[in-house]
Amino acid sequence: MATATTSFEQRAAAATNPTTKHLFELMVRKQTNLAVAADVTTVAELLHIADVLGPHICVLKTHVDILSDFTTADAFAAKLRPLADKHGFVVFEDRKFADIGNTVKHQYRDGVHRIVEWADIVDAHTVPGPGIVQGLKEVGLPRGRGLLLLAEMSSAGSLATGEYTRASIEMAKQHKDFVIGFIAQRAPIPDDASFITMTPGINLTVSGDATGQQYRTPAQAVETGSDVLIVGRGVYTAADPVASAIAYKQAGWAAYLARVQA
Ligand code: BMP
Repeated sequence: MATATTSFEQRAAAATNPTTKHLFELMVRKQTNLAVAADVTTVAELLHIADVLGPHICVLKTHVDILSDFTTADAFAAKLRPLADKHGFVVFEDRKFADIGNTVKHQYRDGVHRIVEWADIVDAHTVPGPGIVQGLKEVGLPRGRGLLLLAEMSSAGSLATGEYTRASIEMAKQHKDFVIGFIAQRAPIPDDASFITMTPGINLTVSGDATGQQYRTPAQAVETGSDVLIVGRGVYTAADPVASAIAYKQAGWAAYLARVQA
């Protein structure tokens, strides 16, 4: 199956991980491949973004550890999950786990954040080796959750290149039941449409920031195999975030249609 021409409908039908299936289905229904990176520092701001941008996104990406007023996982889940159900989006906690399997199990399940309770998707660096996937899988797979591996990063000078990226791909292939895809700049396995490629570093107007972020446009990312486009400041710092989200959604979806119809 070739990612470049296989539609999200076909990929939903073929999906075995429930989170993958749900995500592809809602992308088709809502005609959006936009993920918003809600990098705000209060719960109220995050919930506001989730509610007003919810109709336009397929993924809400969080960094729960930057929320200054986070209280309990139960309180957080009680507010966020109904919005995910109401608007139809999946919650991706961009936790970037990076420790040994035994430690990440606790970081995923325990602590104040209890991420597995409310996040459909999490991600992990592959630097510790396959034990990190095994640990996260023990916690997440029984709950139907999914894991993305960081195969590449958008930032200048990233060390996740070449052999590191290739080894990350192999790790994903060994755990296809739980690893649903990659954070990458281009589809790491272009001929396997069962993996989702999510791409950060997307902006329509600027090419980077002061700390090494590098941006491409939605069309450029989709051309290189990206399925889900992650946009942060391009949306939430815009004068009109809803209008901006719609612009990114339309650009991303048009690029997707051009790819599958090519
Ligand atoms: P922005 O569009 O404002 O630059 O935000 C990008 C988001 O994607 C941030 O939440 C960042 O943590 C995340 N991200 C990234 O920028 N590059 C990567 O390679 C991986 C990421 O998760």
